[in-house]
Amino acid sequence: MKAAAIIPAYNEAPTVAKVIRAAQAAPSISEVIVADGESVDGTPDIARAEGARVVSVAGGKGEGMAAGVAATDADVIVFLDADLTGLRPDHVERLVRSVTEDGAGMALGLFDRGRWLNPIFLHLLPRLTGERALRRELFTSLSPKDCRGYRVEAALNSRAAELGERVEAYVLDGMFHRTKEEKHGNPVLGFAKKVAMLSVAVWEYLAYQLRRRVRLSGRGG
Ligand SMILES: Nc1nc2c(ncn2[C@@H]2O[C@H](COP(=O)(O)OP(=O)(O)O)[C@@H](O)[C@H]2O)c(=O)[nH]1
Ligand SMILES: [Mg+2]
Repeated sequence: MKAAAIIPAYNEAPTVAKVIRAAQAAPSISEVIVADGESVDGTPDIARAEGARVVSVAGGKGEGMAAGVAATDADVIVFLDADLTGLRPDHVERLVRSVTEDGAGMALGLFDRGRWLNPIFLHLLPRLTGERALRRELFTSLSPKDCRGYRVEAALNSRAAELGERVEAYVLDGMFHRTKEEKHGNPVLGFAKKVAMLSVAVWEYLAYQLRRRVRLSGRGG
């Protein structure tokens, strides 16, 4: 089974090279694609210099992910954010093998937030991580609307639940990302962007629950 890593990136020059290297060093990965959202900080040049294939696409994160999937014939995709810190090849391998060898429909890799917060993010909160391996059909079963911007992760979780796919989730030890506050150098702007992104994700969750209830009541269930 062929596996590709797809790395959506918008202005991630400080971190993208290390993410690419971790993916390239994972034995299961045969192709690394950076889905660049027309970055202006040299991200695509860095990616090409590291030996990644670059596809450029306007639009948000989900549109980038879709363009990345369209650019490969891999059976299994692992999505990795371009702003990760502490990502290792064995992290990538764990996600991919969970799908290729252990039969999971989707495998999620969560940030390492420390021993008190990890169980909360693993078991109690919606797992909206950007690090996830899945069979390409799960992704291509989404509609273009589901792929808009930051909606895509909640949509993938909903779709997997709808199809009854087994979903595994792991905390990837030592992995985190550059926060929006760090990227924007401005805590207020960074926080505002985070709230905007989370609102989209929460809305997608609620809309899914609502659609499900309407469907169930339509079936008399
Ligand atoms: N192609 C593309 N990637 C994007 C876009 N916006 C964000 N990303 C990438 O998607 C990943 C996750 O975005 P990020 O802003 O870090 O979200 P967060 O980690 O959930 O706070 C990062 O690698 C971003 O560079 C976009 O408009 N286009
Ligand atoms: Mg991030």
